Amino acid sequence: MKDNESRNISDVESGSFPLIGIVPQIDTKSPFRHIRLFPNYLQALDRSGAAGIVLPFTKDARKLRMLIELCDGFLLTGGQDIDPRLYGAEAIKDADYAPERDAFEPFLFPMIFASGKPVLAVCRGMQMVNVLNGGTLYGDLPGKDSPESQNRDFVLHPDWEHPLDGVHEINVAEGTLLHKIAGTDRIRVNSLHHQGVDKLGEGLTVAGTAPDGLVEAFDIEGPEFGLGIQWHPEALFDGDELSRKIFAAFVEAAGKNCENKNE
Ligand SMILES: [Mn+2]
Repeated sequence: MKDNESRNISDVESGSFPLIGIVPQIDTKSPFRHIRLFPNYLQALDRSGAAGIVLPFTKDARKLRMLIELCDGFLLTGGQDIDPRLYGAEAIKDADYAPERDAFEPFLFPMIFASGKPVLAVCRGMQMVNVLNGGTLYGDLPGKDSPESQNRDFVLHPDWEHPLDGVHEINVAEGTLLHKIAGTDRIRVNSLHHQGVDKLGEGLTVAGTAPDGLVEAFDIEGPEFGLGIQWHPEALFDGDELSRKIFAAFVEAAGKNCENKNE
């Protein structure tokens, strides 16, 4: 047997790669309340050199602490709108909220942040970080048939018809983590969100704004790597260099934990 064929399990373990804990998404349309996950989150992590595992819905802090200890970074996923009652506003009639996530994430996220490990917060994930830091959201951003859409400076944020297109620009603030990753002042992104940051939470620094002034990205104070983004780099991964750079930077930061763990 050649040397490289005689690897045992401890060799495999020492050939380390970052393990990323992914916040589960839920299918609110399913009568069984299926956990669902857009596969491109897993694929983007896989192709960036990490492995993603989906965290379980549980209120057992011991289990979550053990899993958080095991993981090297955390991906806070997108999904349904956040129930505005979480930030002191009124729920919108007939909205599709995900009560499982609205209950679980305020329990889970502080535990994740207490670990100090890298966090990439996408769309709903970013909005929840804002809410849990004392911020508020616009609960119902105007759509394409709204009266606001007639304004000259209108930006359509819930642009479901163009999920894979760079539909609006973002001004990237110098000195931020996002600027360091992007290496430029202007980027173009997709826009699949129906809520957005209104009042900014504590410990967050605006890193990107849309032409209408809406916050599209922030740096999160605390973790070694903390980035919240309102758009979906996992969906754009194949055709967009910036998306690959974001995942590469996140996985690289998580990899530093991983190296430490194996020393
Ligand atoms: Mn947008």
